[in-house]
Amino acid sequence: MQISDSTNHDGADLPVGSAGPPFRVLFEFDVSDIPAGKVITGASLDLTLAASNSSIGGKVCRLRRADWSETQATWTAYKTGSSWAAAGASDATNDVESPGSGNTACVSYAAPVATTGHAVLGGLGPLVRDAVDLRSGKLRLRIKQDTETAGGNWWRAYDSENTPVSVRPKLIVTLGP
Ligand SMILES: [Ca+2]
Repeated sequence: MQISDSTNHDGADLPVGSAGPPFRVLFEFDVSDIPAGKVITGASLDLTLAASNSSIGGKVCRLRRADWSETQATWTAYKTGSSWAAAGASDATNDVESPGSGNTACVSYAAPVATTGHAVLGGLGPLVRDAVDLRSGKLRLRIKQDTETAGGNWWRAYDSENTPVSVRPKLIVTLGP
């Protein structure tokens, strides 16, 4: 789902970038059917784009709020009555994993995310590993463009409520023997 202002936008498309307000996207995937200790050789998030107008890359980071609500979260609150420590799921201690060198809980993607069709955000294996080992099999992510500026620098993907099913976001995990 996207967060961008004081309204919950579950079910709307997933824009990332721009500003005034910026658009960020939150995901939660259940990966609990991956057995503990199973080798994870890779993972990627496959998005189908409705539009792509960004020349700026961004990051996929672990969302820290285990009790966030897809049907209640907004730019200012992770669920009704509970504000993010910093709006936009921004606080690096309470809301989101801090980006930084060597921090496998944040993964960069390069610009453009794609020009059309599918955008595949790769390198998510360590985040899936973390979800299986430490988060009860829940992979929670926040996608944020590195620089959020007014104007055309944004892209937009289809959400998990869109039809047909084939355009919905897919998490692809490859497992070892
Ligand atoms: Ca949704």
